[in-house]
Amino acid sequence: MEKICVIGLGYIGLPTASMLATHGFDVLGVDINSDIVKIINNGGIHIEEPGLHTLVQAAIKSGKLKAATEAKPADIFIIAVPTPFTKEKKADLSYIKSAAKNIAPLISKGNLVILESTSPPGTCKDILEPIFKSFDLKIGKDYYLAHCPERVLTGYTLKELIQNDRVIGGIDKESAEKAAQFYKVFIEGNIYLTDSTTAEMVKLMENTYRDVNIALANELARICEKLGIGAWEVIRLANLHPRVNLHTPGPGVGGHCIAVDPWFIIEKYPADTEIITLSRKINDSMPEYTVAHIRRIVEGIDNPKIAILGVTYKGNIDDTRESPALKIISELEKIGIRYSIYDPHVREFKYKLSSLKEAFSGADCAVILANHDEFRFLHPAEIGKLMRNKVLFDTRFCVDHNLWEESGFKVYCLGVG
Ligand code: SAJ
Repeated sequence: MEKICVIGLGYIGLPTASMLATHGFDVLGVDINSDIVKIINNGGIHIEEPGLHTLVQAAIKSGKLKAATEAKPADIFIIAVPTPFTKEKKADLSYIKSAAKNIAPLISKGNLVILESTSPPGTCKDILEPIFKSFDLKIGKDYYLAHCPERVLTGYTLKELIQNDRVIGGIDKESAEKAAQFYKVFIEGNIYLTDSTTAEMVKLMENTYRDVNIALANELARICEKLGIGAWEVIRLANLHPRVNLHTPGPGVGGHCIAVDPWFIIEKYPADTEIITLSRKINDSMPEYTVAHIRRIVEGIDNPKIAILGVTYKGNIDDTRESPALKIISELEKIGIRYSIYDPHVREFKYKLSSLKEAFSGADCAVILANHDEFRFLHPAEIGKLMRNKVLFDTRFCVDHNLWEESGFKVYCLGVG
């Protein structure tokens, strides 16, 4: 079995490294954060993902997975580091570049380098290949290079890691074929070969497709509110058509992918990305739109208090990166509306977290921002007793509004007029 070195032990790198280890590969997981390395070597995890803890424990126990802060020689190097964006909405490729520079001196003849991180089009060809070239490494002669973008959905990572189809873009044909041979060992989905720039663009367009469609749904929500109808009902009925797949509105698009990746295309082709840019603008305006709703709901109440339910970027995960809740809370602070936060999935957050009871105590409006399953099982009759005013604002259409109304709540829902 080949030796694998996975650079980056985050939401993609750690599940990938531990899954490879449990498939019999010798895996070294590398992360610059020594605390993370320590946690993993002790069989622990630093992120929440269903099934991951058991998998990491099994991988560490078998001796097939080890974590370290420095890379070591291997047959295959997988780069799974973050590609955040700067304040100017430009891709920050510093992690990819430093990963490449760290592994370059370790590469020996026939090694394969795979970039899994989502990257702007041309990253393999224009950034990685030149870096390796500066270390005297020649494609085909000394090493192979391919882009195989990760496509897993947080919350379903372990299942999707194995079952999803994969697109593999080689810097040349041989690189694509070498990478395909490797993925075939553990992937049950289909594998499609192409060139590296196409693979980069495929990944970006998958997320951009979603962003544009979410923007359309958010636009629909605004229209329905004015029309006095429910966007959710329009979506449900329109989606019965075999060729329609309207997405859902919400308080904003968060996460490290959909709110970020479209910018990697816009950055390169600003004049040709009108729909993509407008969609970003619409989705980015949703937190402000949500706050405007909250303001209207609590208008006239003396020193109102909001109970915020869920601060992750979507339901049933612990990830708060780029979450619309961050913008909403910062806006509430600016306009001086009191708030408390309850999130059963989040342990650490930029703002103070409260217990369920604390969050609802004396509140004038409960605002659901993330559709965690737990919120469907809340008891509005009990919760109502803690509140000063029994009002619910559901931005995700995720609880039984009749039940809340029966308990005396006035219910508002985003997208419903
Ligand atoms: N959202 C809506 N309405 C929708 C769908 C999503 O408002 O109809 C919001 C969510 O609430 C969330 C954000 O969009 O704030 C993104 O959520 P998501 O579930 O659509 O996507 P991510 O960011 O968790 O994962 C995406 C996935 N890409 C696609 O489905 C095309 C995943 O497969 C990728 O691997 C991941 O990006 C990535 O890493 O790029």
